[in-house]
Amino acid sequence: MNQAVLILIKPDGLKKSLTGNILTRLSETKLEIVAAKMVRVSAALAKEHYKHLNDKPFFNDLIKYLQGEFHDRRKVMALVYWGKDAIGKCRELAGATNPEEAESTSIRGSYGRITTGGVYENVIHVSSNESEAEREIKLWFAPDEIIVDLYPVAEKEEQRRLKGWA
Ligand code: IDP
Ligand code: MG
Repeated sequence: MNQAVLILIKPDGLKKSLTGNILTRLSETKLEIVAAKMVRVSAALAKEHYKHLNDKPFFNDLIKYLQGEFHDRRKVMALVYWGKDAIGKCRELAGATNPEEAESTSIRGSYGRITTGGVYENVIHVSSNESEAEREIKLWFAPDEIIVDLYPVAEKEEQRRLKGWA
């Protein structure tokens, strides 16, 4: 079944010059890249992205981490991959959330760490299921930034001009 998945190369991945390496690893999946851009992450975007974790003790640090406050890199690279079993393939390459538990050859196992402050700096984000992927892709991208039609777009001319999702 074809799926779309949001990938973020987090600020630690950018700071460690892992972009090329991560894209090479992801290319093993034979999935298609259908969107890509650099994003300066606002607090509002980071909080919305991680809203399912807003009751966790590490939430504030997680927001700062995604915004690049710990890495002097106020940006992330956002991509959408598309193809057969995209979520499963990318999550397997990424490895477990906790980089200490991730398989050592996975991206997180190879390059992630747990900071002394307790944040899992795990290099990339990968959507966890189809509904989260849809929510996240609509949060990070406008319809005309994606080269295939993934989700319905509002018909209204005004909405199109504003690049709004339906
Ligand atoms: P995922 O990124 O593997 O989907 P989530 O549970 O959605 O994992 O958590 C989002 C992010 O929050 C993780 O990638 C990691 O950076 C951070 N995180 C998750 N759980 C913990 C924790 O127990 N301690 C510290 N950071 C965590
Ligand atoms: Mg998640």
